[in-house]
Amino acid sequence: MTARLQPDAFARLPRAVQRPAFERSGLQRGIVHLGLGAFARAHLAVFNDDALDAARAESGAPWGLTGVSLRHADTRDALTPQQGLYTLALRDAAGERLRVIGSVLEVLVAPDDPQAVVERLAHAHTRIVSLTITEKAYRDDAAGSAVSVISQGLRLRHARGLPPITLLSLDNLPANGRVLRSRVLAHAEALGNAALSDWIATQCSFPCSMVDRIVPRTTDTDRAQISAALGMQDAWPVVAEPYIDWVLEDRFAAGRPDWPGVHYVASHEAVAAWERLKLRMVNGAHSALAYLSVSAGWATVDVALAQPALRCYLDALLREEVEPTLTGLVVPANYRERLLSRFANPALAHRCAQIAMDGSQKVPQRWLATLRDRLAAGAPIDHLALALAAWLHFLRGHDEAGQPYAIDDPLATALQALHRDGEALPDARSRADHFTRFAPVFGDLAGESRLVAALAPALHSLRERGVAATLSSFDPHSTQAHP
Ligand code: CS2
Repeated sequence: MTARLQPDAFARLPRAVQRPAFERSGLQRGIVHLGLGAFARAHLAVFNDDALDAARAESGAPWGLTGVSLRHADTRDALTPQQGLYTLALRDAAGERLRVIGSVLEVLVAPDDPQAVVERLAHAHTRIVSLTITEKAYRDDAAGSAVSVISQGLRLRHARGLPPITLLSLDNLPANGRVLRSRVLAHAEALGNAALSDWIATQCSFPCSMVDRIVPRTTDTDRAQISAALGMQDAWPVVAEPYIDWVLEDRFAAGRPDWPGVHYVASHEAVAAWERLKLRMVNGAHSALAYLSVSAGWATVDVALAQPALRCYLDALLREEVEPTLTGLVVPANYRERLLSRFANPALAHRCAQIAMDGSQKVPQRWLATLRDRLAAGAPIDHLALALAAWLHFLRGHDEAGQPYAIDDPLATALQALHRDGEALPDARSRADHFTRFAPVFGDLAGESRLVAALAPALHSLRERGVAATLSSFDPHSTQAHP
């Protein structure tokens, strides 16, 4: 067993491995990050290292980072023996670049010691509380949830007369800062302390953000390969694509690091245009690809994209049905082409099943907002309807080879019942109509006649002909006839 990644082992790292150039010891913990998964460790902490490097931060500088895990102890248990250090591996067809990230100074586990987390939020040094907790966690305000931990922390800060702070959502939700603000305020209001609610509403800030970087879940193989390349053991590295976009509303109640490369904008409306671009294009295409591929048995995104009919379908979905709905910003040149080549990255092995998780929480902002705009414009929705049909078809819980898989979704039980009841109906049109009445996802689209009309043939085709044959009917180069 080789030695563990440690600050005093930096000298033994291969020369090509970048490492922190700032002084870690004595940094104040100005940022508390809730949900310290791979995603945050592949963007926030990395930009933070860039800022600390550029500032040649020294002992006492304000922007060290405390990570908080809201559920499991695995991140803390892996990172504590490494004093918070871990490796970022940026991978694409050209190879791999390794960098040791140093700005994570400690990891707390909320279920083990909730009070320690509340105390950290209410510490004089804390200036930013950032979050990557995934879409579904914003609906949860039970004890121990992010929303509840934040409102307790803010209550203690307020009671101590400490300065207000910034609450920064980095999740894939439209208007993420505003959603967070309303959830935290609702929770705080229920505490019945009007002065606290007023302080949160008027003094703390909740900027909106958009982050785009593909970060697959780290595997044991990644850990072994990265440790071998380092010549020392890293129990908790992250793997990501080199590409990154980060747009941030520049409204920080207590300052921020000078994160280089971030696109700072003045208003949440300006972020909204970028969010729309990213959620509808990147995430919309991702989810469409994921549901089709899980059914077809294409395990990773790059393998899926190597199927010409799927690539062609995604290209048409984006070009014909998504791009026309993108208003309020000039779509960057070659955005779609670049996106598809990001998906084709052969070095990530990004699993379609990972993207397929939590569909009920993702579908509305990824597809239905686009769909509503298309319906309002009287424009065709066939490609979007196929994506939706692929999700509903995926709910049957086994692929075309008969391999079962789990439906990993907070509404899994209701979704499986939805699918089962749909299967009992006599024809595709009534199935389509039935599905659109699943209110938590479709809301006002229940029974929408154009949606039902587009969904029915797609559902029918996926069930009777399978994914490949269905896609070929969307491929203008295909020799197969339309269904
Ligand atoms: C993906 C995203 O898992 C998913 O649902 O669509 O995590 C995606 O990789 C990122 O948002 C890319 O920025």
